[in-house]
Amino acid sequence: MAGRFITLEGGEGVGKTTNKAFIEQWLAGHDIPYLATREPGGTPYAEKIRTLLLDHQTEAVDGMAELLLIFAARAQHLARVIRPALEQGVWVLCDRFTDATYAYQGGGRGLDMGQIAHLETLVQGSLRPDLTLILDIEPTLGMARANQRGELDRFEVEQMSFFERVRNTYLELARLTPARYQVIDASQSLGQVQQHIAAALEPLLP
Ligand code: Z5A
Repeated sequence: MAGRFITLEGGEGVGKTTNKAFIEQWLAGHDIPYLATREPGGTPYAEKIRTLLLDHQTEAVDGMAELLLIFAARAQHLARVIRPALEQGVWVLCDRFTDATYAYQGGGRGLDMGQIAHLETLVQGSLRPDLTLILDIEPTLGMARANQRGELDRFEVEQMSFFERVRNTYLELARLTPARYQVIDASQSLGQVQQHIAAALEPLLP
């Protein structure tokens, strides 16, 4: 049986890293073989592209150049890690995937959603996550949490209006295809957030 593909999404500081660890425990507790990974990145080659994307640059980065790099990293990640795992029945838990591209490059940067959809089909074919958990939080609260970690990357230095557009795009994606998404209020206590996550995962169990 093919593995299930779960993605974790949301704006800055929503708690993806924290809750990814919880989901890993949940999967292990149910004896499910899984692989935890992230985007951009997930392979040595794609992690190099991640560094290029997140590091501050001395020249302005063109939005289309950024978009193509993200999909280049994704193509490598899919070919080397995600597809082989799913084909072997291993579940894949991915910290961000193509919904982040719609939210950040489409919503945040204002790139054409149709072009993103075109690249999505080109790179992924029909592959889409089985479940996408969107951790949703007011951007000011998320940034306050993210700021506690220190140095900010090339995305985290954007204006608050950018993060508002990112958030609105995620919510719109969930509204358009409700069967695939679970939007979870990430301003709740960690315990409450994790209760909702566990409830969203249960229906995936064989
Ligand atoms: N990007 C893109 O533009 N396009 C794409 O297609 C893709 C990505 C795939 C890197 O992502 C960047 O890549 C990202 C978008 C872009 N932009 N940025 N920046 P990333 O996922 O690596 O980076 P991130 O979004 O900044 O995630 P993060 O830094 O790892 O934050 P997080 O994982 O969501 O949060 P956290 O570290 O788990 O939690 C933050 C703090 O809050 C921490 O102290 C926790 O203990 C605390 N926390 C968490 N939950 C709670 C609750 N419920 N209550 C109280 N405190 C909490």
